Amino acid sequence: MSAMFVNIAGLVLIGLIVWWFWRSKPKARHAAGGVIDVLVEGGVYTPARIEVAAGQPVTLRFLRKDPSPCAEKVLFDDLGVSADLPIGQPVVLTLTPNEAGEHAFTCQMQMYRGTLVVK
Ligand SMILES: [Cu+2]
Repeated sequence: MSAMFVNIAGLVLIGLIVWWFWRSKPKARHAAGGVIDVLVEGGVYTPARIEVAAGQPVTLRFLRKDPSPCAEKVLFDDLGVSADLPIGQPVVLTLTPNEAGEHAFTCQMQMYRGTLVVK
């Protein structure tokens, strides 16, 4: 009876550990149908490197906190996509990158720089 209890306790413990690691995974650099939030602040996009799967639509939500005009646009040159980013208002961009490789995204002066990695 007590051996059975130990087994169950062990299983519960393993379950908790697995759950903990699953829960504490870093968020959404890899897109799987979700929305990826990109913060525009302090001269950097956060995250600056976003991995997505080729041929799958990906939704990026840019939130610009930087008031400088430098940050007012985001351009995906390779993909022919751009957007204006008003301060403090999330802007949603949905794209479907078909070609694998690295696609830069930048502000209009290319001071802000990020990479969309398509696999
Ligand atoms: Cu700029």
